Amino acid sequence: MENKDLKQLQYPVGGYDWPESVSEEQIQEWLQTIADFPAAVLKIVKESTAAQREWPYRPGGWNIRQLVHHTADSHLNSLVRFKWALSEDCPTIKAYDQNGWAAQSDYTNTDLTLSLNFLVALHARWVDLMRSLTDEELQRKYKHPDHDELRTLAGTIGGYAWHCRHHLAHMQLAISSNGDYQ
Ligand code: NI
Repeated sequence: MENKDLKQLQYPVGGYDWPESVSEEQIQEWLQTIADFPAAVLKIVKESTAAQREWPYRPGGWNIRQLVHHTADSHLNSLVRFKWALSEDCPTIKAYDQNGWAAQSDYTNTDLTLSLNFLVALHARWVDLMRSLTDEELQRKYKHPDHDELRTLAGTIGGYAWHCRHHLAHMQLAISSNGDYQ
């Protein structure tokens, strides 16, 4: 597979550019994407077979089962980062090794239904919190240890709306791959 084709599979909705400023309308649109994510994932899981959920979305990529567990873990970390940024003055958040997390046994052994239920509850709480933020709170910042620039919560909401679209597109690619990348 050519590099540009691999990149197209890896970044089906493109990347995320951190915005200079964010409108209220944009925040609402992003929050809707995040709020809709668990139902969209549930639909994909419900409409796929157990065999299809083992199909990677690209050569060497994650399959649907791994993507569900990954988004649950990633968004759990995000909720914690929001809580930190809202309760401490520009905290340095903790990064995590997403491939290391994916290599643990729960990604293979834990019933997918548990992570789906977890995503539903997690997103309900997370979106509830994000929807409640004042303009001032949306401008609160934190430091990601791997990046020099401080990040705002407003821009972070966009980052996670992108993350939802990014991995939903992967799940759709996995189904349409017909298992070609196994
Ligand atoms: Ni991800």
